[in-house]
Amino acid sequence: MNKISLTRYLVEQQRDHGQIPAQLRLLLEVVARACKSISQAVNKGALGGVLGTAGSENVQGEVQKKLDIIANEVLIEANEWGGHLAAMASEEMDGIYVVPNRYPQGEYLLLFDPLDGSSNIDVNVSIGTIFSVLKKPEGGSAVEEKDFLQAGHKQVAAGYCIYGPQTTLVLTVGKGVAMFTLDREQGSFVLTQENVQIPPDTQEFAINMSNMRHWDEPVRRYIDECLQGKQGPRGKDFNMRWIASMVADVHRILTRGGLFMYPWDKREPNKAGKLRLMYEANPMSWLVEQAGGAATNARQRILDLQPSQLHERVSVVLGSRHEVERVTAYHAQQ
Ligand code: AHM
Ligand code: MG
Repeated sequence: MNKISLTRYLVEQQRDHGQIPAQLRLLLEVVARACKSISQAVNKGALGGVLGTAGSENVQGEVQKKLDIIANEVLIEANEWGGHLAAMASEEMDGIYVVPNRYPQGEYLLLFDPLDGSSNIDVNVSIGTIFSVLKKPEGGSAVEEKDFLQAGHKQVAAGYCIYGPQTTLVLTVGKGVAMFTLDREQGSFVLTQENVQIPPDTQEFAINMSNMRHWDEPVRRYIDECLQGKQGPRGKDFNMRWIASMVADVHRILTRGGLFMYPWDKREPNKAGKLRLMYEANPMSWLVEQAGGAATNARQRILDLQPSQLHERVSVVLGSRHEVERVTAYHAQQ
């Protein structure tokens, strides 16, 4: 088989398809390189002394794991000097990180969740890095936090890297979704699937059922109907999966379909949801849409939401199109 590396794929996207400019190609290569280092750290686990908590909290009041911090540093160090970025933002940093003056500034903005699924780090379950790329708005001199507050449909690239039995980078630049598996002997990501498609129908859902008593009525209705199986209104049996790493749940959905929900619930009614819009929901929603699926906040398309804060939270319903439409319709009837 003639293997296509990520580098070659990106060069061809740039040269033959005019899909990405050179600076964006460089950016994506650098992100992929950073993911390779994170993958190595994840693989070492206890041998590398990277497990456990770091003894600090992030801006959202969550306890940081050592790997959260390591992954954040790897991404910043890899990306700050290449001249392709103006600034970065991360789940693990309060404000934005502007590229220091000693380096040239580029035209892109990079957002990431350096290590998604933190609760799975110490238990050897798949985790990942999620990233979203925006263009710095034209005009204006110094880059500011408000430059990041762009709706998801403005993303120019998005993806994640999952650290599981295989390390796989999943990417969109707006022309479908491609998957690249890390070949450890060669040290490069190799194209293993193109034109990823999510089937519109599914019999599998993913939600943290322990929150059931806090759910809103339309979510209860949807899950209750699934649980009734063949005898219920859906007339078919459903299966359930919940990995508690969004990357792993989304990866399954991109591979075989399914519905993923982390809806608003009554535990903390003032929070729109648990997941973050700009570096979790937006990149995942774009990937899912690019693969023929759908993503809403139970009422509206996620990619159309105008963010008002960097660390804004959002309710998430994504995956197989017909199921997302059903959940969204149940909310509209409420
Ligand atoms: P994190 O970014 O701090 O790891 O949190 C996000 C994760 C998602 O990956 C996952 O879908 C969800 O939190 C799991 O939450 P819960 O533990 O409530 O089931
Ligand atoms: Mg996360």
